[in-house]
Amino acid sequence: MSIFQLPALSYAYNSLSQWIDPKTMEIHHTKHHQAYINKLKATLEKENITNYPTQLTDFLKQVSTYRNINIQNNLGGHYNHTLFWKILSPQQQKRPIQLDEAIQKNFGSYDNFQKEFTQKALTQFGSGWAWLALNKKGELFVSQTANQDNPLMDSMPSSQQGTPILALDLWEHAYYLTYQNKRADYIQAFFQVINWNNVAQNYKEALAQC
Ligand code: MN3
Repeated sequence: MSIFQLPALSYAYNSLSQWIDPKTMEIHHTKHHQAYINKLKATLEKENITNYPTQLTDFLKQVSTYRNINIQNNLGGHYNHTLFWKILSPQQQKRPIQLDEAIQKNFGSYDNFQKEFTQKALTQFGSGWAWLALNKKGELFVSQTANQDNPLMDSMPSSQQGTPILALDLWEHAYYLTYQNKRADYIQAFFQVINWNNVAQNYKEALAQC
């Protein structure tokens, strides 16, 4: 399959309305995400780059070798949103036991994790993302990145490199219609719509590669 596919959502735009309004979801998916894909494709064509990896994750791990900010921004935008849609769910979910134990082991408790993640999300200045990711040593960590950067990129400091398993979009386009300037409320409500089964699956797959 081509890497230039907009992934379909497994839920309706109006199904997360306890967290975010349907209009935001629709514009975010069909306009913003699609635009990252279109610009990535256009940049690769313009630069005559044809031998790029066919997996987004492999591409991101060598993104610095292309020395092109448009590739970095739009490849990141495509991957980040693809992950983001996947870790949302209209149904409240319990955390699977293996993931819950890993969170407790790495953060002391789920509440501590939630506090640390919230702090990263609140203090990211301007546009960016908050992450829960797994490093090469098999440890979970939380981080923040600017713009569309993410922990897979080889341009990140090594202490912040890893495989993301949970992501939160902190761009105003993700929340402004519902929350305006109240990013803290957007972050707090996010914890009600996390697809923990898919996060646990991401964790298992990341752990298998350690
Ligand atoms: Mn976005």
